[in-house]
Amino acid sequence: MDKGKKLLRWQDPTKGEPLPVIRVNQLGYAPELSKKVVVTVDGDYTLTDGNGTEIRHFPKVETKPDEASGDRVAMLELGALAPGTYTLAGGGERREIEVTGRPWQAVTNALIKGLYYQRCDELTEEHAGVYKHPACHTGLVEEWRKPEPPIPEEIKAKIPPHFLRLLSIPVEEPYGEAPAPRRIKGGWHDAGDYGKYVGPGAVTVGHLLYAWKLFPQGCSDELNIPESGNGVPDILNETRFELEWILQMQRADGAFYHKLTTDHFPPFIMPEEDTRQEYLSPISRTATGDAVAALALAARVYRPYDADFADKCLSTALFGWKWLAEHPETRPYRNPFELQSGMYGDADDHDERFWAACELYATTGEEEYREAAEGFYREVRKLTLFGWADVSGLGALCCLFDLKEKGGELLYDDLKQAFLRRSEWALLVSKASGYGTAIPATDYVWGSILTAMSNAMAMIMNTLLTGREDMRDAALVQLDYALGLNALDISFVTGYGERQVMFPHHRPSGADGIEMPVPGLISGGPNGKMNYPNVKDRLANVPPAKHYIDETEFADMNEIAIYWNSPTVFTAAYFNGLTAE
Ligand code: 9MR
Ligand code: ZN
Repeated sequence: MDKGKKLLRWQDPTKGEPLPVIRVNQLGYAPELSKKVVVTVDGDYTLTDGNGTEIRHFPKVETKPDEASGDRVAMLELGALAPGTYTLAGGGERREIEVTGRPWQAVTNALIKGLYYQRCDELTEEHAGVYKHPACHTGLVEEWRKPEPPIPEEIKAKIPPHFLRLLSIPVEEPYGEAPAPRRIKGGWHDAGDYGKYVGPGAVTVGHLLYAWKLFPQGCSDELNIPESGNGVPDILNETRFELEWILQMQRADGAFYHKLTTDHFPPFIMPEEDTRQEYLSPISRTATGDAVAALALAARVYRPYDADFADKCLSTALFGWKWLAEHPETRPYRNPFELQSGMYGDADDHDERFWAACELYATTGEEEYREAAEGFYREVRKLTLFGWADVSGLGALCCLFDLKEKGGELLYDDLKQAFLRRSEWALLVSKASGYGTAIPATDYVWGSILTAMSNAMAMIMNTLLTGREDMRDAALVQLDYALGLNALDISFVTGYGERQVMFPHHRPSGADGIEMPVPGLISGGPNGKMNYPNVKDRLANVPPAKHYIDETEFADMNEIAIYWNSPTVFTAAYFNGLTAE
């Protein structure tokens, strides 16, 4: 994809290996949109075109310290440029800059196709090429019914207090007789592991369906997936694969199981080799809220293509809502003691209930859901969050771009003002960073890419509402960040960029014996907090934006996840759509 350019090797920040003076979006820039580059050395910089003619001159550029990276940096705006290959020279180095008509089309498609590679299914050579694998996780699944063992006192004494508090949360009770073991088909593997989790899956569906609703011109290409050519855009075909799985995750009483996983993470084996028993975990209120929301949204999106499917999504969502309404109290999910796959614990379910009520109101128009949405709206405040833990932003998407005036005083006027105020913060965070990255220097967490992409989504939504170019340009810098404009000079998307992630914490990529990782997956990126103990020393004096190691072992810095791909799809689809002919 890189026109024969040689791939550069990752430079280990823990060894202080040198990086280029000039940092760029490694996939290039669009002629008419903003073009930010970052330089790390003071002095004069010049931009020349393919004929060697000087196009821009930046005299006496002065760098300033950047807190998150510890680098000295200055950001340059290259301005409007005709398509071509340019060279930026300065600081004793030169770097090529590509300006092309649709610079992000391939990566947008790849990020959607990346989800196809996560399918819990056979991947055929026709669609997956060398990344093909036989069907996986084909056994009968059982509901987790093991009684919680009392924790022995001597173990209790060693458990940290916050964990003990967690263990005092009751596990949700099973319902009725244990269902007979059965097959549950499909769904995406969540991340580098093979677990499938309802909440994170539903959130991913939300990002993708809104990307398609708002920017169809940016994400409707064919992707060579099994359904391609069936008259439905492939982004919807791919998303339906997850929805079909979510539909199977409803318990007999309407609640949704939190997840379907083995009892602990498997080693680095191919998915078809992971043949241990899979369990339906206890249900959760957050998973139920998310599933209801995603299914209610799907009922609107898929109706023109398949009314039966839309009806099924809606009736399943309504049954889930009934359960939620009958269980109004909050109870966070906790893993049973011996079920040690990902937890996705979340102490607050108001935002999930809010998103669900908004989508049900938008789909049915019934007062009952408007009242519920208004009630929960009073409890949610973080309207720019779009991650697995806080989905208020997805509710905001529904209110601002689907319900619009139908939302009335509270769900439209008030919410819009609150949203616009909060999205200013995303811009401020971006402006405070030398690289323009919308991640606070003190907040490089596990999956920091989600913070950058959530803020990009918020700034894009702001632009759609206000037409503001500063918001749009700062959102674009988040896409640039993902594709190389960062303190590590790395593109976090596998298969894309001059210096790209090569060793994501992703079981198939680690186990398939193929040099290049599975393409179109985005790494969680630098994590300045809560690093694995075995790496603490190695990262001791490294600033947070460089707390990153491109080695397979480190889930805390280099895992991929479906819900990191999807907000990047939203962001990339917007900008790709702006460049569409
Ligand atoms: O994305 C999750 C991140 O926000 C948490 O800090 C982290 C630790 O609890 O878990 C992440 O989610 C992982 C999940 O638990 C299991 N599948 C892989 C996910 C991505 O790392
Ligand atoms: Zn599988």
